[in-house]
Amino acid sequence: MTKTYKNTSDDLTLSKRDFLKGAGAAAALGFTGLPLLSRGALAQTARKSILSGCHWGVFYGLVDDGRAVEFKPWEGDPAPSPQLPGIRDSIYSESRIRYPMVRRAWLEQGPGADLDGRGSGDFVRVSWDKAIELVANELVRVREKYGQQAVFAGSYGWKSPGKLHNCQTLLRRMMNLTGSYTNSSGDYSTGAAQVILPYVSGSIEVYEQCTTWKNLSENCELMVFWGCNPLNNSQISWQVADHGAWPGVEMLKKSGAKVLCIDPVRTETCKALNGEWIAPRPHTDVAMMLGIAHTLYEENLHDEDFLDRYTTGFDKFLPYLRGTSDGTPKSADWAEQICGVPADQLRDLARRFAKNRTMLALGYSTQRQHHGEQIHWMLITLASMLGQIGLPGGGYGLSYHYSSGGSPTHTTPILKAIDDASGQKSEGAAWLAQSGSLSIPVSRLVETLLNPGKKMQFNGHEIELPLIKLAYWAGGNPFSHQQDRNEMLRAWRELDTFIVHDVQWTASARHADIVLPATTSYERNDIEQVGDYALSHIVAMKKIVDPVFEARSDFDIFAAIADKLGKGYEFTQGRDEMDWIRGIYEAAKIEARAKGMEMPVFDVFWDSNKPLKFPQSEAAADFVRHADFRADPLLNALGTASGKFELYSTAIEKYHYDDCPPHPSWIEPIERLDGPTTRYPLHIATNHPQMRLHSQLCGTVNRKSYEIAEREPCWMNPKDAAARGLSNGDVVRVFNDRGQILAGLTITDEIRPGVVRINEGGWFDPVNPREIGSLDAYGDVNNLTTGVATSKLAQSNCGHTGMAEVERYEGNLPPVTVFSQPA
Ligand SMILES: Nc1nc2c(c(=O)[nH]1)N[C@H]1C(S)=C(S)[C@@H](COP(=O)(O)OP(=O)(O)OC[C@H]3O[C@@H](n4cnc5c(=O)[nH]c(N)nc54)[C@H](O)[C@@H]3O)O[C@H]1N2
Ligand SMILES: Nc1nc2c(c(=O)[nH]1)N[C@H]1C(S)=C(S)[C@@H](COP(=O)(O)OP(=O)(O)OC[C@H]3O[C@@H](n4cnc5c(=O)[nH]c(N)nc54)[C@H](O)[C@@H]3O)O[C@H]1N2
Ligand SMILES: [Mo]
Repeated sequence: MTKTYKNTSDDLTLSKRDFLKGAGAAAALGFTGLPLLSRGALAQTARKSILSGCHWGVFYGLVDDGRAVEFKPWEGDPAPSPQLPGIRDSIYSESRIRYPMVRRAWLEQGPGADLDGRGSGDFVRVSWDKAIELVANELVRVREKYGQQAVFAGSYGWKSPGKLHNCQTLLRRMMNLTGSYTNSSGDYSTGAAQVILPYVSGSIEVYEQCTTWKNLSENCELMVFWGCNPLNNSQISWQVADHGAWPGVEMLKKSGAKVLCIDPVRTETCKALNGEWIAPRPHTDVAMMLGIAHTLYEENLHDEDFLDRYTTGFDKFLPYLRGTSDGTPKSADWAEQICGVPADQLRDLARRFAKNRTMLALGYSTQRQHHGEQIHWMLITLASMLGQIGLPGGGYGLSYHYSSGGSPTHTTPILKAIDDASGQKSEGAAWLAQSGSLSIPVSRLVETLLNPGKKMQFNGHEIELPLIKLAYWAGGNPFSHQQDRNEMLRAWRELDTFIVHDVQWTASARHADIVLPATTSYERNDIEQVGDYALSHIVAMKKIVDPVFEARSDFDIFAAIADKLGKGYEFTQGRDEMDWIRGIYEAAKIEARAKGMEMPVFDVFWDSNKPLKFPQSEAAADFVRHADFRADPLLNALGTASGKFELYSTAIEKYHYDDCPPHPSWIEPIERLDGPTTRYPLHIATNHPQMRLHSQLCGTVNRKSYEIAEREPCWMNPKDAAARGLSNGDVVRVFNDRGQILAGLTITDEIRPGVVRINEGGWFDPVNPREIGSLDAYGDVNNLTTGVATSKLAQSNCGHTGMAEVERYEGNLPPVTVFSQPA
């Protein structure tokens, strides 16, 4: 928070003329105020400084003699990510995949051979020609023998940004052109919320823009960060991060608004804002919200006019809230028993929420839990009772922590990415695309492998789980992101073949049969937008260095496979990398012109070594979420059946799901801290890491900044440590019925007693890869989490659900081997 945020002139600006009067592109050039092109090409010194972009922001790659020596933040970045050194290192680190590799048993004995041997590191290096041939032949074999659905290409994950080298789109493009496959739907981030919210507010809502930080700083009196930590999580964007949350938080701080953080961890955001920290038992937030809502109702603090005019179903929710339908009033006293926050404090919160202009900012972790559908619904119900939705500085916001939601949206064209050749338009997010012969909920692959033919309920429909024999991943790490690693290992034995493209020897690559080395985005050219919400610039994602070892871009790999299967031209359309990028830019240029803006010609943009900046309107700077709906609920009706917020859903009622009732409800999760059926004493918070993006960069120098005794850290409160006789720096075994990992202990009072924190994304490093249930030497927390789905509605993951015990590890310490080349 000590940084200053200067305006920068280090970007390329548009033509000053707002409206183009038939002028050609060349004429516009004169207005861009560009440096001379010769300067754009940079003086011929030994060190080159090349502008590029990645999930973590815009940066310069400094290159000496063909080697990237440093990634330096772009001057216009208000809060560069501390992860930059690891990003550079991901090109060269010891865990980089160098050559195409095939598991020896698979190569010598064929698909399905020695399935227990996956992960034991016995790979054979093959030529690219051989690798492409093996992949193409295996696709043909599986499709012919088992049908198209037996190929899973729902490959999920955080790949790299860029409108061309989107490896998941490229995978599906190759699959669609050569046949079909089983796809996946939804995502791990907000899988529960994005399915239920269309019933509640008529949009997936979690990825929508929030009321701006500027508007908050002028109007908000009480800012509530509910499991929401912008100063960690907004380091990254799905596109290229803008980091607008940092100046946003600073504005809020200066405004003097009161800040409340409801979280088992005292977060970076809480500390920076001197927030009041309340730490309920994890997974009990719905009960806590009900207790607050009950108080609002009993004390007549709720806004009846708002409820009448802008919502439906409050009358059907009320009997539940008051307990007339089930005999249990959801009072503050009732809530205290569940969430552990004293009833008086809950009543006080209700009064403060009602008295002040209050913004409820909710993160995503609270829905990555068993029955995770309920929380966003309950939050909107609470916000509706407060009646401040659509008012400046009030209501709710669901992405303040993500890609700098609340950072104002600029007026810009939208870059059109290469498509998956399905002929279907995918509006917006790639993971919402629905091509393929069928689609399973993204976190249900393990369940599918173990239960082919099983009928599953999903969002009001029934799907039959297909038989899958081949899984193909590019740009994701399922051996990190999926819960219950040992259940997954069992399921993976149903696969004949697992193919992975990656840049790093992740646990997924180690458990693959065919491993293909992809380029990092720093070894190829691409184009992207800055800020998922801000959309402030278009940036050339320029190649910093040539590919190392034998790495090839996913585009080239899939083009080669498509070619082998007779569809090479269809895949590339005869265009190379720069042709595609130029085409994407030219299309945006036409769209910009329709919006009254003239972008420079492509070569000028590309050679300028600056990101191209777009303007921001005053209205955008002062955007208030749902203000339009509030102003005119008929004209700007929500996308729900009633056009209003639905606090009771007749659509969900018709599904008759026992685990997702038709109004927001407190339902006991399968396990939680001090829960009625819980068998282990400590809740594990599997937060998103400060110095990684999930598992990305775990294999780099960044690890040195956080590892404890070479293991993933486990935070623990001093009380829990004392009760177990543990000391700082101890190597501990964290275990439950599902699995066991080693971790390095950090004792801190910034975590609630009864909760330990082990971030998601630590690399899985089984001591004996042939044995299911083996001790994990490094600390992949998904050995401990549950693989069950949130409910029949969303069938999403419960990455934050898991209880465990922690003890000092007394045995011989197994070495960590996962960060070097496989044996
Ligand atoms: N317990 C628990 N589990 C969780 C979560 C949690 O909170 N708790 N969070 C969940 C969430 S929200 C998410 S989004 C997922 C994240 O899960 P993933 O997105 O699968 O995790 P990443 O580590 O980002 O994996 C991306 C992989 O893509 C590779 N990659 C990057 N660029 C390229 C490229 O250009 N080509 C190729 N071929 N590969 C590339 C990277 O090296 C990396 O191995 O995890 C989920 N899992
Ligand atoms: N640095 C970094 N930033 C990231 C990512 C990353 O890997 N690294 N991943 C990105 C992705 S893909 C996503 S989806 C988002 C994820 O965004 P989130 O899901 O919101 O992030 P988390 O870190 O899992 O959790 C946010 C906060 O919720 C708290 N919390 C956990 N359980 C509970 C609970 O039961 N109740 C309450 N009240 N609070 C709880 C945690 O302590 C944490 O402070 O982050 C994105 N940003
Ligand atoms: Mo995510």
